[in-house]
Amino acid sequence: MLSKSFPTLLTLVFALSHISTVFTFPVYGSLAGLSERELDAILPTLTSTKPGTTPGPLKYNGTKLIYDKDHLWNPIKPGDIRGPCPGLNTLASHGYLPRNGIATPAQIINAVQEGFNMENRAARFVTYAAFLVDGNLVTDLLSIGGKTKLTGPDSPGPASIAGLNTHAVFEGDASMTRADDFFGDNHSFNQTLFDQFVDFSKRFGGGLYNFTVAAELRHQRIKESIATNPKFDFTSPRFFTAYAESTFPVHFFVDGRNPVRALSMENATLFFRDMRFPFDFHRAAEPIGPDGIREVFAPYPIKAGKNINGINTYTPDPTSADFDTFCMLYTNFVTKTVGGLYPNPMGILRTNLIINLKTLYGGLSPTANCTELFPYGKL
Ligand code: HEM
Ligand SMILES: *[C@@H]1O[C@H](CO)[C@@H](O)[C@H](O)[C@H]1NC(C)=O
Ligand SMILES: *[C@@H]1O[C@H](CO)[C@@H](O)[C@H](O)[C@H]1NC(C)=O
Ligand SMILES: *[C@@H]1O[C@H](CO)[C@@H](O)[C@H](O)[C@H]1NC(C)=O
Ligand SMILES: *[C@@H]1O[C@H](CO)[C@@H](O)[C@H](O)[C@H]1NC(C)=O
Ligand SMILES: *[C@@H]1O[C@H](CO)[C@@H](O)[C@H](O)[C@H]1NC(C)=O
Ligand SMILES: CC(=O)N[C@H]1CO[C@H](CO)[C@@H](O)[C@@H]1O
Repeated sequence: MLSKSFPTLLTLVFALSHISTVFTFPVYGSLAGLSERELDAILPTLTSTKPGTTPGPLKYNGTKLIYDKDHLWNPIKPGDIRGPCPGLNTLASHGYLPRNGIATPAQIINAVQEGFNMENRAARFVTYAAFLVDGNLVTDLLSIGGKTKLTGPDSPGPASIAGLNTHAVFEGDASMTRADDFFGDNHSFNQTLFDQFVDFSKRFGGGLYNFTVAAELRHQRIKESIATNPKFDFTSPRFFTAYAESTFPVHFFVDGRNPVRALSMENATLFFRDMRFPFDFHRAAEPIGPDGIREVFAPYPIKAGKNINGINTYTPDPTSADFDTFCMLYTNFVTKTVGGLYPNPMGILRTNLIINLKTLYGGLSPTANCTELFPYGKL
């Protein structure tokens, strides 16, 4: 059915008829990068939703039991979506997120706050950054991974429905337990890489993953990508998310009652491989945001950059934001990343872009004092 004649078929189906059983664009499919013709065909089939209100901070923000009787672990069922983020995967497998892996940004923010005590601003920024590039801005839905594959020239390609698996806009290279996109599967748990995570935790953390291990392993994964991945890209936003994610296992996977901020390998295996809370898991004792990132960065500072001409050609990219130019993270993201994906949005798409970009800006710390951008105007 999804043969080479697919684009013509798609246009025809949507333009002429109600035979939507032939092909339905997934409600969570990203509209990013689609041509106007494709958007014209797809938008009328989607029920548009105004972005919901963005959740505020938790009322009770201390530690509490998270693996409770209302949030039992279920193995994934056929059709359920899981992706590159062990945090979101685990939340979905315990029902803090819809178990099928398709969620609104508000559900994601609620879940990461409730289940892990991620701080409100950080949750907002990360969620909306991911949602803007990988989610469906008309239906207000995002998939936490990928599922179906559609192919065909000029068709809504795999990226449209890859959700958080989509490479290079949010998902990126040099992950701790996932291989680089260049090597094919860029989002599944990779046992070889996890073995290295365990090995580094033994060598540098006495068997536990702490910030010392985080810095060593981050450096190791960057070295590996430089030496083996000709397409290695470590520019913003990946530059930031890579360091942030290196801190997450310490912040969020360690029990909130444990004064030692270090993760055991048994518990790491549960989160990373099995997408499962340890029994009796209690979330972090207070809301945690972008803490510890510089601690992971400082031992091996590197400039944001990429392999420009095959392996071992890592070259700094002065147009990429880094830790010295924090507002550029936001500016780059809005103008280059989002702007590139949505050059000329119209109607509800434009309206929702404006609303969601405002929410994203609200996730920035006021002390950073970044200038708000309005590439699509104001409402
Ligand atoms: C707030 C919404 C969140 C979104 C949208 C999100 C999304 C993602 C994505 C797309 C990746 C893949 C990046 C890559 O490695 O290429 C990732 C990685 C990761 N996420 Fe999340 N995440 C969120 C919150 C969390 C939370 C709360 C935790 C911890 C409880 C977490 C833990 C991690 C870890 C540890 C990785 C790195 C995996 C690795 O390098 O092997 N994330 N996340
Ligand atoms: C946690 O809640 C307490 C009590 O409401 C509040 O004073 C504190 O600011 C909150 N912490 C954060 C980081 O939101
Ligand atoms: C896991 O990652 C390693 C190192 O990047 C890679 O060589 C291997 O092919 C990956 N394995 C799978 C099953 O993807
Ligand atoms: C991590 O653990 C190792 C081994 O116990 C220890 O030497 C190191 O100081 C720890 N690092 C941090 C940041 O706690
Ligand atoms: C594993 O997680 C459980 C539940 O959060 C915790 O009680 C236990 O101390 C952790 N194990 C280790 C060895 O850290
Ligand atoms: C924030 O930036 C604006 C414009 O760049 C500047 O006028 C203002 O003084 C800055 N505020 C703070 C608190 O730094
Ligand atoms: C862009 C993208 O999603 N890249 C790849 C990530 O991994 C999956 C599964 O192997 C591939 O299908 C994608 O092409």
